[in-house]
Amino acid sequence: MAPTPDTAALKPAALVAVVGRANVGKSTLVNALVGEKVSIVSPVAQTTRARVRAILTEPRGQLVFLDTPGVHKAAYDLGRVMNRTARASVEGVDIVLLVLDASRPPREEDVGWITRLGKMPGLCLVVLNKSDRGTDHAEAYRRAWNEATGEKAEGIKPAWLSVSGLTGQGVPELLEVLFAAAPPGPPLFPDDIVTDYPRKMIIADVIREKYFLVLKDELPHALAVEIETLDESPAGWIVEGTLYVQKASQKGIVLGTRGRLLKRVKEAAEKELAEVYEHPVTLHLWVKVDKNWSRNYWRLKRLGYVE
Ligand SMILES: Nc1nc2c(ncn2[C@@H]2O[C@H](COP(=O)(O)OP(=O)(O)OP(=O)(O)O)[C@@H](O)[C@H]2O)c(=O)[nH]1
Ligand SMILES: [Mg+2]
Repeated sequence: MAPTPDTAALKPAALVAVVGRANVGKSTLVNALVGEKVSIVSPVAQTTRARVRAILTEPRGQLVFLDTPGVHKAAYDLGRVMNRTARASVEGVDIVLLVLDASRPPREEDVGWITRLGKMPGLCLVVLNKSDRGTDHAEAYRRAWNEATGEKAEGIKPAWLSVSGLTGQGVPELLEVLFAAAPPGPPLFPDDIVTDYPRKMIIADVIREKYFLVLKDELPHALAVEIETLDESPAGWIVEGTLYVQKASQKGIVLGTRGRLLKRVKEAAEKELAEVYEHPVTLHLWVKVDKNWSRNYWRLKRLGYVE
C-alpha cells in the first residue's frame, strides 16, 4: 500500500506575490513582513527593477514573498521588462497581495492590476498601505474593484486590510491572515535564509538605493550598477563594479564635485554592506557612459533585470 503523506505534520507554506503600482510601498512592506531589509526602498518610483524573494520562516510555517517592480507607463525597454516581470510574478503563486496607496486616489496602473486580479481564480488579498497617512481613498479603490470585477466577482471577494509598512501597523494581522490562507506543505527554502537574491545583485541594489536617495528627476532612471567581481576574502570583501549613465553630463553629477558624491555613496553602501555581511566591504566603482544601456537586452541581462 502506498504511504499516505502525513499532512498533519505539514505547516502552512506559501509563495506570495506582492504587486502594485510603482511607489505604493511594496518593498517597504515586504521588509516589514520578514522583519529585515531585503529589498531596497526609495522615494523614486520604479526603484525595484527585478524580482526579489524575501523568506519568512517561523514556527507556524513559511511565507516566501516575491517583491516585484512597480507597474508604470513604460517609455523604454527596461520599463517594459520590469512590467513583464511584475505581471508574470502572479503566475504559479499561492497568494497575490495587491498593494494600494489608499492615501492617494486610484490611478490607471492601480485599475490595471484590479482588473487583472479580479479575473484571476487564485487567492488575492488587497492591502491598503500607507494607512499612517490616512485611507481617504479606500472607498474609491473598493468601487474600482467592484466595477472591474462586476458580477463575476461572486465568490472572489478578497480581504481588505489596512497596514503601514513604514510604521508596522497592521503587519502582524496581515501575517496572521497570510498564514491562515497558506496551504500546508513542506518549506520551500531552508529555515536560515532570508533571500536567494544573488549577492552581486544585492550589492548593486544597495549602491543604487544610496544614489536614488539623492538623485533628482530623470537621473535615477538613467543609472544602473553592475558588480563585476566580488572577492570574499575573510579579511574583507573587495568589490569591483561599474555605474552606467546615459549621458556625459550625468557622469559629472554621479561623480559630484571632485568625486565627492561617489565617495559619499560608496561610504554609505560600504557601511550598510559591512553590517549585513559582518565583514569589512571595500567598493571600487567606475562611472561609464553607455547611451543605450536601458535598451540593450544583453546589458539588461547582465544587470540581472531580465529573467
Ligand atoms: N507614509 C508612508 N510611507 C511609506 C509607506 N511605505 C512606503 N513608504 C514610502 O514610499 C516610498 C516608496 O516605497 P517603496 O517601498 O520603495 O515602494 P515600492 O512600491 O516598492 O516602489 P517601486 O519599487 O518603485 O515600485 C518610500 O519613500 C517609502 O519610505 C507607508 O506605509 N507609509
Ligand atoms: Mg520596490
